[in-house]
Amino acid sequence: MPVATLLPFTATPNRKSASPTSFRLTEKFILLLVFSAFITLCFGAIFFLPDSSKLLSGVFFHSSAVETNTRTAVPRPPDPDRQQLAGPKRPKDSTPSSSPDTAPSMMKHAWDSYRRYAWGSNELRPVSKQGHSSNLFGDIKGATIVDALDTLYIMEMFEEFDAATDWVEKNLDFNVNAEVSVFEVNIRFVGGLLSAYYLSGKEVFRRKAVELGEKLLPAFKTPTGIPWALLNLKSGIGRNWPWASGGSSILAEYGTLHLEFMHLSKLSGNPDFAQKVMNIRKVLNRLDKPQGLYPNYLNPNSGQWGQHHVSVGGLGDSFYEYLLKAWLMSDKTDEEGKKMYYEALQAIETNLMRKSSSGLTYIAEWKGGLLEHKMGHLTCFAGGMIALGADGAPSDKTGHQMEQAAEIARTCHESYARTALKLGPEAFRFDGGVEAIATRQNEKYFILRPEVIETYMYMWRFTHDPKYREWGWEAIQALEQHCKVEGGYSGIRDVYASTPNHDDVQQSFYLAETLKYLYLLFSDDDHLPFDHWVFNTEAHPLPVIKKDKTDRPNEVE
Ligand code: DMJ
Repeated sequence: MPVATLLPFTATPNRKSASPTSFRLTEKFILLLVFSAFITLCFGAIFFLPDSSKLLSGVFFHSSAVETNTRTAVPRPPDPDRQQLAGPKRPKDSTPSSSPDTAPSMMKHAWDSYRRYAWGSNELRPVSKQGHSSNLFGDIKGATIVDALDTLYIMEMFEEFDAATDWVEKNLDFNVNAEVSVFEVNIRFVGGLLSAYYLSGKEVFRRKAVELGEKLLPAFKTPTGIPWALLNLKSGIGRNWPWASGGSSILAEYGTLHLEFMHLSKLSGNPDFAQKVMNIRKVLNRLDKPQGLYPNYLNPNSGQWGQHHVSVGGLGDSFYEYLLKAWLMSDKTDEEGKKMYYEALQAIETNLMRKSSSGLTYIAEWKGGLLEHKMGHLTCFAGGMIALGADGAPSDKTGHQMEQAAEIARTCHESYARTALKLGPEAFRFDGGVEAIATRQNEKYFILRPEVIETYMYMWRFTHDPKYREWGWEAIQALEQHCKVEGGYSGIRDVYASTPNHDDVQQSFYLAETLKYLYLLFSDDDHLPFDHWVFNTEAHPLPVIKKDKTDRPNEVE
């Protein structure tokens, strides 16, 4: 090859020039100038244009780990902030509460207030600064303590965790002559104790969980084995809510025992727990389902459906969640749970999921074939559930389900964004010319519920789209501005009023769920990874029961 072709800046023989040497130098200079201008422009674009960090990460970080972890049709941008995980991009002048410790500092305020004003009561009244008792737990005390145990542990608030453990050892007493909600006691107390055991390895939590589980077993003494909603823990006599259609048990109640009861059998060696919940499946699988849907009401004596009302919100919600999670928690061996979940989801999509005229996806309620175009705050958990299940769906449905999950998250965010206080109402409607807005006074309240933040957390983990952290950050700001009071955090009676009217209750699920999901939203993905842990419906993490593993308590990962 001739040297000239390798040295393009040298003069070619036929170049016309008075002074070949000076011409070569000028040409080199100009080319160099053009080249360096080009390089400067490229780097300028990378560093200074909006979203430049994404571009940079796209150029430099093609990590296969990031890609294989992505299970969605929505491409997950490599995240330049992953090492910091301090939270959403925030203006420089934001308040000190915008540090990575935001959720723990909120937890500290909620916990310290409870400890100071309501220690041992079920919940706190943060405005009047006293204890609050809910009849859901009969005379059992300390719901906030048990519900908060794992959150304290996960946030590394160990002094507080030790105080809570001490209270459980000395004071938690199930020998009460009172009627409790089997569902509420299971998800909060049994679930809370199981998580505390698996996280800390402390025997007292295992013992108390099994003791309480045994006290709940008489609820299953019905002709079908479908448990009663209410149970007197001393007499073992059960009954159903007087308002439930035809004396029925409620789908979201009897259908939300499975995860805890499977663990109770594993930890106690007593197969009864598992048998009871597997029998519920048998009863359900024998029944015809209208349009493939599960009505909210089922009579435990006759084994027949009550009214044909269907909801993915109140009365139905966590039944669907537990079908999916039973499969995940079984290390994907529970094929029956898997089949029931994906078939139910298909029926929900066909019969209940709709799009508003401006394009917001929502899940309506179904009453004997007629749709009520209303979506509850409770229903907003479905975005997270659908995202969690998308990977296990037939491969041609995974992308579609991720899109549905993202759409539901967007709708639920809109329900917050369209209020004065930027906190979502209990239920919002898509009729009478409104979209994602509560129209009835008795649906305008916010009681510190977690479902919308829960969905942001799942969506963040699966997509790493920064908008989910931004939305979580909006919720934090609203909670701090409108719900925080000197004595804790309070619910609000009307989220459309410009100033908050507090309901004076700090719900135990605020500490168990809302603050935990906020914390996880801003944590690394390997903190309580989904392939090792499944969250019960009260956000208590339970370990996946690995096919080949021993029964040792788990480490927090
Ligand atoms: C929690 O107790 C549980 O999430 C339950 O499944 C329904 N909702 C409340 C909180 O909103």
